[in-house]
Amino acid sequence: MEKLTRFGVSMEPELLKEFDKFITERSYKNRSEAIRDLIRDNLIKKDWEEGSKDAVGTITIVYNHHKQKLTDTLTGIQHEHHASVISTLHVHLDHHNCLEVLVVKGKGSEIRNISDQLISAKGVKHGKLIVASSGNDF
Ligand code: NI
Repeated sequence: MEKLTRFGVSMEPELLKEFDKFITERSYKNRSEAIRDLIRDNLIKKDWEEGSKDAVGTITIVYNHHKQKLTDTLTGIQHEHHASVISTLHVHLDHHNCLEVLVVKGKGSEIRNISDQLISAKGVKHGKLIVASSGNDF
């Protein structure tokens, strides 16, 4: 394990109470681990928004495959960005609906672009992009 540096944090009692409730709900063992994750989460978000660093992520979409041309459109977008789409998982949820999870890798701005195109495609009912660190910076 890396050497850790200790530092003091001051906050209002009410805020600390809410934070302790949060860490219990999220099953954190202690405040330090929760604070580390919150900091990492914010730094990853910042890096990603700047679009300059490599990131990895998942794009989840739910759509009706009976919608005309939608499957072609979604497949076309993925092929256009084949270098960034590492893997896909397709689940036939029911007679009409499909769930697709794409694992993507690349510059933050590129990942965001792919996600925006897929999620905004007409007929996609729900979509969510989750960006994570490529693991090299934290
Ligand atoms: Ni399907």
